[in-house]
Formats: sequence, structure tokens, C-alpha cells
Amino acid sequence: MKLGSIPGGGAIWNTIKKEKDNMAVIPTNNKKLIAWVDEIVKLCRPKDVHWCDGSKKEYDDLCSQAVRNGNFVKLNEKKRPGCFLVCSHASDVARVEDRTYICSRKQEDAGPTNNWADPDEMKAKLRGYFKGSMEGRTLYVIPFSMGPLGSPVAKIGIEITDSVYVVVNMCIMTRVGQKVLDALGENGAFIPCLHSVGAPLKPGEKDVPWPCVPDPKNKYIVHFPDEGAIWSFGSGYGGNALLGKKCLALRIATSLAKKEGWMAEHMLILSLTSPEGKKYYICAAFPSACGKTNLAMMQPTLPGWTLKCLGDDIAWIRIGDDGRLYAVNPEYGFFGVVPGTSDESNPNAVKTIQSNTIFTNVALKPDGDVWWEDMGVPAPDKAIDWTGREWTPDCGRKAAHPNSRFTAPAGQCPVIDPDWENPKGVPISAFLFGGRRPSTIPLANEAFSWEHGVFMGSTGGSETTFANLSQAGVLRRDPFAMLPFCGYHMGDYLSHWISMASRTDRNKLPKIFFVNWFRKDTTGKWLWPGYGENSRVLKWICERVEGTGKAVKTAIGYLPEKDALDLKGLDVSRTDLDNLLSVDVEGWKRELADIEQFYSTFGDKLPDALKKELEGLKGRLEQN
Ligand code: GTP
Ligand code: SPV
Ligand code: MN
Repeated sequence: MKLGSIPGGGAIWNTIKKEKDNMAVIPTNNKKLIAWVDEIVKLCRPKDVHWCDGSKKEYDDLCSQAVRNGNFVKLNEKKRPGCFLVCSHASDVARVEDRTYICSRKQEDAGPTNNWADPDEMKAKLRGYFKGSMEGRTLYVIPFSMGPLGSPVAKIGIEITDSVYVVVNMCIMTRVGQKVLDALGENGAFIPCLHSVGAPLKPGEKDVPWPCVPDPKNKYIVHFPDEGAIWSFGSGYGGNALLGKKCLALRIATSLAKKEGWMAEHMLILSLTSPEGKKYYICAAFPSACGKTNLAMMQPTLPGWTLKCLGDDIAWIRIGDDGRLYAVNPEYGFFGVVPGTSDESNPNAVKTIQSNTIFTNVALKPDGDVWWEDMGVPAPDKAIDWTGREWTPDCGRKAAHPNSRFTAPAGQCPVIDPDWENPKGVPISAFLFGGRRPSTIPLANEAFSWEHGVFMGSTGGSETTFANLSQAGVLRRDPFAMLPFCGYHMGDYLSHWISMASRTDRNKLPKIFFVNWFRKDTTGKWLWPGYGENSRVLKWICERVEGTGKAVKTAIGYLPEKDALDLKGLDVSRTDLDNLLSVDVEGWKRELADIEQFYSTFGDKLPDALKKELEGLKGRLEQN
């Protein structure tokens, strides 16, 4: 269909001054979509419109164009085939939680943990920002599917963006292209996701390497859960701009899931097969930069155990016909933390990012390959750091930004599970919660019940990291690692978790565990070696699922008995092990006070079941 020949296509036709024979046909007959694109074209006034078909040629052309334009650097084809380096503006290096809004109709629906503004007022304000924001740039329409395309669990989004970086990253992170429009059909529903870097170009003006709005106060990551829409302005980075990920697959999805009786969680999905051949599926929620990608594709050090990866960041979970919980990864790629990725820590990630990967904010070596801190190979004598400056090992600066990232196709992971695209999902045996806790929280702790497990998840906390543009290293409560990602009232979200026990046979629910790989001794050294050695904890968890693992009942949960963990071949001292696996009563009493204060922010939205759990813990600790 020609642009001018369909209702609503007129404005696109008129707005884009393009040679007629170049003019693409609109590849959809979805009336709502055409009308929406038309409206945004009028508002943002791009010089051009490009409907993404998701082909390899389109991807390659866009990357080549970005290289010519000075936005991307092509890496050495022999060392990193099909790979590019992109370095962002120094102001645009992570998610901006301060600038992230849940604009529900009623303020109460956003709850105490989200920024809120009236949706009409926010839209009026943002229209001012978007007005003419794409001048001099191409507007890209990205049809994408979160979840296996065409499956009943999939949600279709359409992202409009003026960033080539966003287009190619979305092509890796989600399922993009014509096939999505075909699945959408004439009347199908989609989630409109509007994005602009907010940097219009005047005629003849040369583009900068990373266009964005430098002033953080003028960035807006806004969700309208009642209508299911996302508007993002001013940032080109990660979760701020790749709108299928945190914005759609978590914030909007949580609010849909609450209404529809399923769960959208910040969880990795892995499978673990025992030497006897029994396969267990585990989901784990850790806050940003707290070890999900690493655990999701970890190489077990325990002989005979095989781990496979189904997802590293997000899980959509539904009750299956048999009453068990089934998890699907809605994503198609990994957007992983780069620093610390080495053959020793995460050999499977190293292999995944060998080709067809976009690196953001790492250092460029003279040989055209990339480098980062704790890569496990010697630092180059000199490099160009992520800020574009000359770097030497003694210059006192980090070569890669602590929140530098790789974007890589999930299918490239050498241990990807054969069922990772199964729309039915995989049946979950255990939920793990965790975070960076240098003290108090033991290495592993099993909940007494579903409600106690929900209590554990809801009171989880972590030292903050560089994944958010804010202070790193301070303890904050982060229920279910969802504090920045829950699209509605956190108190209602906690009730939703509690309610799962009445939606199905509670005996079929996964067992719940809290783990902490990040305990430190008084000198600041990690007490637990982590990474592949975490397989020893996973083994105990599988044994607990089977009902065989040995545990001691304590005030805070079931802890592994001192000889219950398989530590063969591992050098951990008895004292360290005692520290890792004992109840620090005084520490827990302080913890309790902090939890009580945190819980008070939810007022009467705090589920009674959790009040009861809090009182229960208090009583048990007092007996110690
Ligand atoms: P997001 O992508 O932000 O959600 O992060 P993530 O939860 O996937 O965290 P990731 O696996 O990328 O790990 C973040 C940082 O934690 C990296 O620097 C890792 O090296 C480090 N890390 C991961 N697992 C462990 C572990 O078991 N022990 C220790 N000490 N560090 C770990
Ligand atoms: C996180 O911060 O949890 C991430 C990175 O996974 S981002 O996609 O930027 O949100
Ligand atoms: Mn994440």
C-alpha cells in the first residue's frame, strides 16, 4: 500500500519530502498503528520515516551508516566479527530512576515507591518536549514482540525512535520486523513506545557521536499503565531507551499481569541437570548488577552437573495446566554488565560476546579489539577509554565505565537451553532472591512457607550499584529486585505475590530461597568465591527440592547444615563457613528495625500475611 493511499497516511506523505520512487510502502494495514505513526510524525517532524523489517541487510546497513556518521566504531573483524563499539555521552550512562514515572490515573495506584504525575499533565508537558524533537533525523518504526512471536504469551510493542543505536540494540534484544506486523494484522493491539533522544539537527548541522539531552532534569522515562503506553525522552541508554525491556516487559507487564493473574519478574531463568539426569528449573531475582547474568550462564565447578540458560533478566510466569508455575523469557538477547566478564568468572558470556555484539562504553585497543577491567587478560599499554581519551594503565581512570554493557543475541550463548523459546515456558522448582549484602545475610536460607518466602523477597535489599545514575554502595530495600520496575503500588504487588498460594495448589509452588554471594570479612574480602562455585549452593537447593538436603531450622529459615554443602575441592576455612552459614542475631535485630520502617511506607496496603511474618520473625529472634 502506498503512503498516500490510506487514511491517516496523508500526513506522513506530506511531512516527508522524499523522492517518490524511494517512498516505501507502509508495511501494515493496522489502522491504529498507521494513525499513531502519523500523529507522531506530525509532532516530532522527522526528515524521514523508516519502517524496520528486521532483516540482516537492514541491520548491517544501519551499522555501516552509524560508522560513517561517527556514532559506532567497527571492531577488528578477525578478533570480533560483526562487532561494534559505541561510547555514550558522559551524562547518559545508566538508567535514571529519579526521572522514571508511573503516570497512573490515580496517584495511589503508583504507590509510595514510584514517581507519579497526572497523565494528562505529563502528556501535555512531554508533547512540548517531543515537538520537533526529531527534526533533521530519521524516525524509525520498530515492530517488536516480547515473548516468542505469535505465541499466546507474547506482547507486541511498536517503538518509534530517532536513534539508530536503539534500533540495532532492539533488533538483538527483541524479535523485530515484518513478521511482527503480520502477526499484528489489521486490528491487533500493540503497546505504543515513543522514544526520542531529544537532539534535533538543524539543516547542515553535524551529528555528535551520542546525541541525547545532557541535563538529567530534562530526561523523562514515563509509563501510562492504564492505557499501556510508554514515552521516553532525552536518554539513549539501556533501559531508558530500549523500551521493550524494563519499560514494557516489567513496568507495563507487571500492571497487566496483576490484572490477568500472572507475574512479570526481574528474574533469570536457568536449568540445572543433576548427575542422575534430573532437570530442575530455577528463577532468581537479584537487583541490577548483582549477578543474574553470571548465574544464568554459570559453568558449574561441581562435576556431573550441567547448567543451561533460558534468560538472564526477565521472566514472565504463569500457572500451567498442571498447577505449577511456568517461566518464559520475553527477551531475545542479553544486555549484560561488561566489567568483570572473564574466562574465569563467566566463560559462557565470553563466548557469547565473541561476535555480532554491540559493546557500549568499554575501551578500544590499538588492534581494534575492546578491553575492560577484570577481563582476565593483561591491560594494553595504551587504549582509548570510554570517554574517548587516551588511556594508560597508570592514568588513574577506569578504561571502561562500571555500567558498560554488551548487547548480544541469546542464541549465541553456548549453554542456551533447547527450551528457551518454548512459549509454554518451563516449570519452576525454586525461586531465589538475593543482593549485595556484605554482612548479616547468610549464604543460603530456605523459607518455611510460601508466605515466609514472600516475606524474604519483600525485605530483600542490596548495596546499590552503577546500573542506576545515583550513589552506588548504599544499602536499600529492593523488594523482589523490583523497586525500580514495578508499574503499580508495591503494596498491591506484595499482595499479588501472596495471592499465588490461593490461585493454585500451594504444594505445587516453587520453594523459595534467599542467597548472598557477597558476604565480606572484616578486611573487605569476599567470604564466598562465587561464580561457578555457586553451583554448590544450587546443588543443595535441588536437594531441598527433592526433600533430601540437610538443613537446620533457625529463627530466620532453614540454613544448610555445616556439612550439607558439597565443598569437595574447595578451599573455604571453617571460620568463613561459620560466618556464611550462621544466624547473626544482633545483625538480624537491626535488620528487623529497618524492615519495620520500610514496611511502614506501605500503610494499610501491607498484606496481613507479611505483618504476621514480621511478628513471627521478631518473636523467634527474641528467643535467641
Ligand atoms: P543487570 O544486567 O544490571 O540486571 O545485572 P545482573 O544482575 O545481571 O549482574 P551481573 O551478572 O552482570 O553481575 C554484576 C557484577 O557482579 C559483575 O561485576 C560480576 O562480576 C559480579 N558478580 C556476579 N556474580 C558474582 C558472584 O557470584 N560473586 C561475586 N563476588 N561477584 C559476582
Ligand atoms: C538493569 O539495570 O537491571 C539492567 C540494565 O538490566 S538496563 O537495561 O539498563 O535496565
Ligand atoms: Mn537487569
